[in-house]
Amino acid sequence: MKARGLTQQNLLAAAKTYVPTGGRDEFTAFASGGQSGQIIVYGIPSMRIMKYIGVFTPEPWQGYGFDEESKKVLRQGNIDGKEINWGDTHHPALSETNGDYDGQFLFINDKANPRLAVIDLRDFETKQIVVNPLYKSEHGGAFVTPNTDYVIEASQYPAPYSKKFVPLERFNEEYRGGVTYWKFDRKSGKIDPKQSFTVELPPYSQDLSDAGKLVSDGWSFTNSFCTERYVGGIEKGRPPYEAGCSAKDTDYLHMINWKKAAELVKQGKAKKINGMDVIMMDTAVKEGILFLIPEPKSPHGVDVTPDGKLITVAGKLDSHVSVYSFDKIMAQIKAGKFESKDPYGIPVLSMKDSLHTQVALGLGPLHTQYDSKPCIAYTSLYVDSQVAKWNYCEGKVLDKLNIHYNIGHLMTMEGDTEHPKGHYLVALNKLAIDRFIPVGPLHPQNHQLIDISEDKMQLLYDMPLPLGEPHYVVAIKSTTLKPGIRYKVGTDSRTDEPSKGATRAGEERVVRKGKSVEVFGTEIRSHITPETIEAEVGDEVTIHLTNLERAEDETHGFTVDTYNVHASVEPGKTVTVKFKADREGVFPFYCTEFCSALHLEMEGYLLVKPK
Ligand code: CUK
Ligand code: CUA
Repeated sequence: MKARGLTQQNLLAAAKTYVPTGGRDEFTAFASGGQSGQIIVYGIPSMRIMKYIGVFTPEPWQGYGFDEESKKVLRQGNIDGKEINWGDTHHPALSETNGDYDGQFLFINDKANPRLAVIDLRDFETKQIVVNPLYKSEHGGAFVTPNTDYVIEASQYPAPYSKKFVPLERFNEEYRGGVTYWKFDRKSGKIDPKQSFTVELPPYSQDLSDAGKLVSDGWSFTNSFCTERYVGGIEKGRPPYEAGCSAKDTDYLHMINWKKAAELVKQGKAKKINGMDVIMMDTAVKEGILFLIPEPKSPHGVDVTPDGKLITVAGKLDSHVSVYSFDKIMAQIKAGKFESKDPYGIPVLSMKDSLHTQVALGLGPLHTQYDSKPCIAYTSLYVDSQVAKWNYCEGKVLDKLNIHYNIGHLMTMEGDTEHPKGHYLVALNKLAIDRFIPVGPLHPQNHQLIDISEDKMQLLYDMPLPLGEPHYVVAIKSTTLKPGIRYKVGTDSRTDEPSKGATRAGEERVVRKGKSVEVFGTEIRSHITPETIEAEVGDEVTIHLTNLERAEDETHGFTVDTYNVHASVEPGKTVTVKFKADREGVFPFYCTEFCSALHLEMEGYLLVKPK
């Protein structure tokens, strides 16, 4: 302690986060990779990074975007034929069974390009990307319903559903928001766009969402900002957006009965737009599935309590968190009691009659998560750079902790499920300023681990996160995850089907047909078969490789000099790389994983002859 200048408190914190060599972390966290478009997996409490998962951006370590199977997934994210090679990932969501994490699937949204991705937690690989055909941006995904029947995705900046030019003068009439309910089929592990639907919404900027649970199951909640429907234009002499979007005192919490909405779609009450079923606003109002409730200005999170009875909303421009009562809301709906209608005819309920309580927490409240102890919540205070611990049943503040700096989301262990696990909280901070070794003007962001097991919160650890802004992270008990060790030999891991390129030992071959050279190869310590591949300039070369290993973690890699291909071939997997032999020459290929003492000898040549 003396030699390193540590305090007793430092040592206790270290003891709480230390995981001895070979030890396992109690929780596994999945963090949004922000502008990297990826997901980062780390352990809690050690905060050791375990993996990056390639989602919207090519990721060479896993061959993601450099082999044919993964390219097919990545290219599902093309928008109207345009190749997009990045994403702005915000909110990961774990699949749930009866309101609790089941460890099977993970979803994440892309705010910049309105997309959702599905990751299978058997192998931590991205299996599907769906593009929202109506939106131009989105921020209200991914959130799941309690049995993962639907993955919720709300739009952000209003835009016309059509792909056509519509002048800003037609903003109120033709620009729209919405909430999309993507149907998830657990058996296939895929979203089924044909069974998915959208509820059309006014051009308010819809924001974060959450699904109801238990008593509030069947409903979903979506925040909004700029319900002024303000359109900026400094160049036209109008005040900027941040002024025009702050004119009113409140925005709207949107409430949608998604269970009833799904039935309306089945009854043919939706309209097909760009191939998607859309319940138009007038239908939603007529059928009584859509309501608005005023909420404090410019909110971020809307978070349903574990018992499903209360809904916490925090508006950045109000120092209070507002706790809405689902019962009080339903009482108004049942009585048909509305305060007013918005310009689109949507009933607006009374805010006062919907509130359970409001608690003054501090400046810039954003997001709330729940504890394993009843009535305890934690809310991030962006402006104050603090976490507030408070009691939402009694409406009182219990403790505050300084964090570093400018906290966005925070997360407790399984804290958005019906059974939060308590123990730790992670604060996701936008700025690190002076917390780490300076690495240039762009600093890493800071995930701070906080012990919440006692009355007073205790800061344990700073983890710099070097892969983009950490918007949100979810953590699951590690033992709930049951990832596989190897694939059935010859599996295309992106479809989980047998690969057409699967090859057994002794059946390796090169098949030539006109301009096509197709290689059925294998990898096993310590050789690639075949070891030479001959082609002519202009040939289309396809190389399938099957890893024949049975041993755990015996991954092989594969690349060919200058052809911009790379495969990561885990035990049992079959991977395909494809390229045009566009120039003559000698091109060594090799295994890119140090897999054995004779790894360097895992090599061969692609020989491209002139025509
Ligand atoms: S947002 Cu980033 S801090 Cu995308 Cu959830 Cu609130
Ligand atoms: Cu296989 Cu190195």
